Amino acid sequence: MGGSFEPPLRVQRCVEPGEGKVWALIIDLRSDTVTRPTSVMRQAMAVAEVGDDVYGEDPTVRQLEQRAADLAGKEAGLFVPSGTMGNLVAAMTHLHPGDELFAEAEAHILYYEQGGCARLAGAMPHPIRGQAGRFSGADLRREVRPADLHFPRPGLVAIENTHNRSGGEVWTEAETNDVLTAAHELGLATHLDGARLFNAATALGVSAAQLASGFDSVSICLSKGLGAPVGSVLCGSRDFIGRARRNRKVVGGGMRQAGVLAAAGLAALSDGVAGLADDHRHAAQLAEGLAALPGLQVAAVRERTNMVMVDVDAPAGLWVAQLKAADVLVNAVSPHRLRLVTHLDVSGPDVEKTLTVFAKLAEEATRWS
Ligand code: TLP
Repeated sequence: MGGSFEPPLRVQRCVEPGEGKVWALIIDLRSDTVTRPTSVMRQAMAVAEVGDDVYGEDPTVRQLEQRAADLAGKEAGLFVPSGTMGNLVAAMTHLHPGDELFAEAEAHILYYEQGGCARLAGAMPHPIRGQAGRFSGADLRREVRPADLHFPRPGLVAIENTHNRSGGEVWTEAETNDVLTAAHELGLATHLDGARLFNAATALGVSAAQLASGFDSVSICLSKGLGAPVGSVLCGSRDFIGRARRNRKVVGGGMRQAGVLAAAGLAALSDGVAGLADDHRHAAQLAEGLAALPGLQVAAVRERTNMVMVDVDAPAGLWVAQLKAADVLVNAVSPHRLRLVTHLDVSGPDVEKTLTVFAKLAEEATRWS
């Protein structure tokens, strides 16, 4: 490496091989998980002080856990390799096998985690059909059944802010408080999947701690919009985190010299939040430009964060392939819906190029079927 910590360039495709190669930049809008660590992160990783974290001896991990907990307004934190593990460990720690876990029907914890809460935490998933990823205290009260020999014990309600499958919709404090009040009356524990909590905080102009206030636990992803390569921090009371630490170990999440990863996480927490407003602006530009094209319907959101859901007449898979051929990567999230996610590796010119590519394909798409 010759002492240089310059990160590799963004993913590129060679369009003219041989002498004087020509490269095309790939615009990757599949997720905000695709970012590459910045040179500041790489530098921090290279010089991180480390120890064996299973023995509690990694000072950089300790520092990250405390910093994340402070930002979330909780007593303690636990570094986990992924958001999926953060949610799983939270479910394992809050619930006994057979207890019910209430969450919005398309919440990540129910939709995208292979049923891990059921398989590995023994939870009985209880989906609540929400609107734009949100539900109310009254919805929760309607779903929770009284104590009865026949029913599972109601145990935990989880909220996702921002809500992924609804296109990054935000829950306000008033909306979460309504559910939290009902949960407390019903004796349920509460978990916040805050994979993109800083996006919500940025959109609403409040702190992450305000949005996490009243929850027993919150999981924050470092590897989404904040730009770290790996990791999430599960935060809660000291007692909760102590118990969660045991559960992290049983699912194989006890890491050793994890300070090299935590160092990138610390850099993400210091530097990553400021860029989220740009991501939201870029997503809004994409939404506006795409809405003007024929054959595309941009799903409306109350508050734009870093996602755009676009409904297309032709099969979404066909759109994905055609866009890929033009060096624009997006995900299909249902048969006729595309998801575009902005992040720190998406620039203003990338947004413009994406819109140009979409405009060309929108015209061609009328002939695809
Ligand atoms: N979401 C990923 C995919 O898994 C769908 C993405 O590309 O958006 N909670 C929420 C709200 C998430 O969106 C995700 C990841 C997770 C948890 C899990 O995080 P990881 O991928 O770190 O396990």
